[in-house]
Amino acid sequence: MRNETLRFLVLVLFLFLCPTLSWKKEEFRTCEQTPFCKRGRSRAPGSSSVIATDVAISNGELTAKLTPKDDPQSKPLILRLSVYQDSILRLTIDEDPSLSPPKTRFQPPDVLLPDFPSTKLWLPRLTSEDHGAASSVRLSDAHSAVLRQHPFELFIRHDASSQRVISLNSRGLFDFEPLRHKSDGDDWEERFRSHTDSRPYGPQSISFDVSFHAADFVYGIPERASSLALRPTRGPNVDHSEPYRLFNLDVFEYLHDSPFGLYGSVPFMLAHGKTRGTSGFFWLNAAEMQIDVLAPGWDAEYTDSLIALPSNRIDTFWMSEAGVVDAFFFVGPSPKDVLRQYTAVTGTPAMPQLFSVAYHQCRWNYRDEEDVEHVDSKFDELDIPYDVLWLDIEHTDGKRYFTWDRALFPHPEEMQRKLADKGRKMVTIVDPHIKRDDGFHLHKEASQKGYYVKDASGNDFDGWCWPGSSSYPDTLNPEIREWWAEKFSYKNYVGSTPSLYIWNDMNEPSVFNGPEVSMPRDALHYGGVEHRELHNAYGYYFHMATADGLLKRGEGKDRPFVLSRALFAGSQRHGAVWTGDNTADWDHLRVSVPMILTLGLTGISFSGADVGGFFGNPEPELLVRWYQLGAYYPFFRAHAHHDTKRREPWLFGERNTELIKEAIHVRYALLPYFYTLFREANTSGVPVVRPLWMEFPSDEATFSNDEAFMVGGSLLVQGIYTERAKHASVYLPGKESWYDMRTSTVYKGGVTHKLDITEESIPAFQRAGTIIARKDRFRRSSTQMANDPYTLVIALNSSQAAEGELYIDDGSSFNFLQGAYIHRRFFFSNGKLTSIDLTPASGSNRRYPSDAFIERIILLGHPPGLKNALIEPSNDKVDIELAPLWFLRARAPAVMTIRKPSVRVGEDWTITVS
Ligand code: NBV
Repeated sequence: MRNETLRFLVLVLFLFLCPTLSWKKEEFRTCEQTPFCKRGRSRAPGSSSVIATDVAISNGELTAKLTPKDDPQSKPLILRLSVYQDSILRLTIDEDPSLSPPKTRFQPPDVLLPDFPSTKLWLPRLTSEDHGAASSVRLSDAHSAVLRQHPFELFIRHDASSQRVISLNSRGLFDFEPLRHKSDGDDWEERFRSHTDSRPYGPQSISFDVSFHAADFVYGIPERASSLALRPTRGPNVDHSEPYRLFNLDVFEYLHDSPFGLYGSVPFMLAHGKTRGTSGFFWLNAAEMQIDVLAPGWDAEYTDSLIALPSNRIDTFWMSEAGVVDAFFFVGPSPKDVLRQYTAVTGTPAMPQLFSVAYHQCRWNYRDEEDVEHVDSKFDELDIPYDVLWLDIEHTDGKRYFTWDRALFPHPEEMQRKLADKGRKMVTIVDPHIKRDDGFHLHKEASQKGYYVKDASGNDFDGWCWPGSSSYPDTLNPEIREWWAEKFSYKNYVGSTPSLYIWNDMNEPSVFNGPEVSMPRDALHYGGVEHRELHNAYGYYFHMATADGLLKRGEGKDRPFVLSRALFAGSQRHGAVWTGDNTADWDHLRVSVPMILTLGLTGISFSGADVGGFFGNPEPELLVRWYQLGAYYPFFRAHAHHDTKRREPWLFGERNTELIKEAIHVRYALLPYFYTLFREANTSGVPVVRPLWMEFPSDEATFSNDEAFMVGGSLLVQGIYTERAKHASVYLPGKESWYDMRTSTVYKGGVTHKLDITEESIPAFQRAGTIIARKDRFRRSSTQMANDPYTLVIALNSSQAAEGELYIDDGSSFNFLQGAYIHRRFFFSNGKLTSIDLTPASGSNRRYPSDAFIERIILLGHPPGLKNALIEPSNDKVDIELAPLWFLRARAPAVMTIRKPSVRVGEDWTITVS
């Protein structure tokens, strides 16, 4: 038996026999074991001796040369500074191509939005500052970018106040290791455990410091399981000794509180402070990155040699193994401004199909067609809606993706058709590891065409994964992406139908026998790119190619749905993501919130955590609490490891089934609201779920709160993260009140409330001054609710006013891009509710026709005594009565309700109450 086979078998045995194993720390490198990180961290502030010379404007950009002060003869680096619409500043630093470096350093293609370059503004001139020691360019009416020359430093300044916003190299840590030609005697090999990295170009890392001024906290840089506000990793009184790592890895049983990087990487950090607001910094680089957040006083012993800076700043230190500097600075100043600016660069989230916003039922594995049928019919029997049933790796013929185990799934088309008849979909898994089996057409074709990633000696890279010996398509290459996309056509993917969608797992990529369970860094991609340079974006390109495949399959008419585990900046354009293999315990339930919030802050709005926890068996109470919280995740899917006990909603006794059903019902009722938020994310980049400080940016009490979150601007949700909780402290921000969504009880804003908790729900509140749309009739799936009437819930504020929006389209096609949608603003003041059309007057050549009407309008917070409502233009009068807040809930309180106003959702009307 080959060595690797043995290793693989041992590993598999390990995985299956010891499901309670915990994170294997020693499998993964620490900073100390990672030479570029160790070197970077050992440098003293002020040690960078780089100066900027030859500053000029050329082609509308600022250019300069960077050289070490003490070695002016060395090859200079080329710096470029450019300005884009919406005050976006871009900085690139690379080796000078005219001085023939050993190779071109890698810049990830197809991550920047194709339109972004065209938003570049032409810099007309340079202003000399500080007696010629610095040059500046205007970024906007309010801000300038200043380049200091000796030593090199770049900062953005708010001109009116002369305050800095963000700066680079203020602490003098900039370092850039140029590529070298190997000469005899150079030993650049790096070893980790049994793996050797040949590093043919020697050390090539880049590092620098970035300071955020007037900042109270920094956030972002997913993916990891840790707090929302990033804790310092270095400096006085810091117990974390590891930097935050960005390196996409398949981490078995990850810990619930660790700076360690998980499956995805977004090198984007936001800073927020009470006085100035929000700013952001994004480094487009796909190599391993390590980032230190430095505690105040971290540089105390060096301060003599440094420029004095105001103290209310947060210093951070960024190190990357390879690539170039391609950095973007965002000045905000509001949190939503930063999201708009960042997504102008990397794209806003794709508009999902409505079904994918509903509830998903998954497990590793639904065994066979009979199992699928049984699960499906149980949902119907119990009146629990669900939209998607998922099949994991065991549905394939020997882990050959795009195939079916025909003994277990003899009639895949029929199975999908049966689900589709109820408006339901199916998702199957397609991983990137392709079984090296000459009888497998996909492998045969990929190897013949040379479409696999190569190892350091130029042969197809061969690693171990689920199917055994496997190779990986090189989806960095656009031609290979096209080829991959073709595999999803109905002709190629035998057994697939239009209601089948896709799940990409293991795309970090996960390689069981590779270094840190991934691909060797010296493996080779298209164009001679080393895997180390692109590692963090491998899964991104794979996800992209898969989404392209679904797009092609539907002839560009059907919005794709692809769930991916690995992610990178821009993944929001290709589909949804989830937080991987969590564990069925209360800590993982809790950490799912900061994980999802952080992904949203970095543009990736459509995310969720496995409801119930992937590893282990949740106690019924935990499972119920997870459903209650998961009903508010943007992506709502239950999933479980195949060694766990079955845990479909009906397996824990009648009471728990009722509670789970109710949680799912809440999600279905709120689908119109969620869908409106997905459209908002699609147009503005603002995520569906948001940290409280995104809605209340000057309320300091919210800055590090990651137990509660906002769903859009109108709902606040607080998870319950402990067993048998009887009470919870919930902080409700702002000056206005909040209405308990379940009981309509009013709570004051700006106060922490100690609330009694029951098993029935987790605390959730509607903000006074908002209107949300619900659908209160439950059917089998969201598709079957398409023409159902709406309920409007008006939560009045202290001025007896409220407003809210509703977006509706066909839920599946791209016709909305041609204006085929309904977008209304509902506005209530002075006793009158008005529905206003928000679709632009021009350009909406297509309308979305909807006969749907509003069947109920609930008024919360109005003084009693209202009798009737006058509807115009129809001039009808209807009664105002007391009716239950929730129809499907026993014991729902009676609230003031306008019954059957019978106005159409897409038309202009007013309703005056008296
Ligand atoms: O495909 C099997 C699982 C999947 O269920 C899970 O969601 C992924 O995150 N997959 C990982 C591989 C095995 C994990 C132990």
